[in-house]
Amino acid sequence: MSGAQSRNRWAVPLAAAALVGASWAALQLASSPETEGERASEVAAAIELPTHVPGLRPDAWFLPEEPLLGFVEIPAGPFTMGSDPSVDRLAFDVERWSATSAQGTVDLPSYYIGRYEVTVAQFAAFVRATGHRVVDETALRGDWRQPVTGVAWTDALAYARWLDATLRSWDGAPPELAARLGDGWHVRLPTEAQWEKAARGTDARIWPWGDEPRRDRANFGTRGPAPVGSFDCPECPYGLADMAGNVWEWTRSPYQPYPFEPSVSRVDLQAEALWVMRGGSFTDGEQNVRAAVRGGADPGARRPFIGFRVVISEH
Ligand SMILES: [Ca+2]
Repeated sequence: MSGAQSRNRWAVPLAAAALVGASWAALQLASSPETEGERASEVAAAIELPTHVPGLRPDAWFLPEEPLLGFVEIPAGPFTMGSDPSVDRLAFDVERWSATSAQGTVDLPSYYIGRYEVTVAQFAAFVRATGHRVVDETALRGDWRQPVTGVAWTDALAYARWLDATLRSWDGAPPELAARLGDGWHVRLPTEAQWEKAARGTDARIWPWGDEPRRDRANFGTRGPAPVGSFDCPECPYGLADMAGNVWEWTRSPYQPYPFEPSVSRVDLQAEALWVMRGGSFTDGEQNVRAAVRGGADPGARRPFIGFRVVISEH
């Protein structure tokens, strides 16, 4: 790991590098449409929903039992994005803002982000409701409270669109969220700027809890994912859990050089574009769970250490 950034300006963190070879096209060839439909039905029928998971509600699509269903508002305002290697000795070159500046300032309008990574229970509720094709069945195995893994970027997008439609049609949606959705906001994957501000707050800290690595604040360097929220982090901004570690989290930002440009859309990209994932995972060391780390992965990659969380935002 230590020499990764010196070999190639576009070197990606170790866990991400292994993903680049995954072929989206190959995954598209998995089975015929008829077989896919049968398979989706079988998988959905086989899902046994938990009778009770603390903090999760079957009547709210397994969102956390909180007033805003686990969404936390991130106030509007600027934050410092990227890394200054004179301050953060573990910084990768891809975290540098520009030729003349190590870090940049990004001013974001307010948005909401999930306190937790999307869980196995939440993803199972989505599959059960929609018959979404589950390519990697490990996504639905394991502890219901753990973050869903084995999901491609496209699976994460499908989940976000389903939750968006479901919240819009639900009479019980919290008024604050219903009002935002009514104003044209949507459930989406976060941009990498939205993700990074939520992870490090506005004081440019290196990890969500501060400037020194702490093994008691996040799940990294371990053997597997933990139930979401297992690690208390009173110092973490906005009360969010597992922004560092547990599982990498898909974003809707393409993996491109800084400075961050929020207006870049998919139509601008080449077919082989990678998408940014953030936060590192249980498989990583302290370097890859820093708030500014940027991993790049093929959108078809399904791995046991990649999951996601969602935002509600206007843009
Ligand atoms: Ca995470």
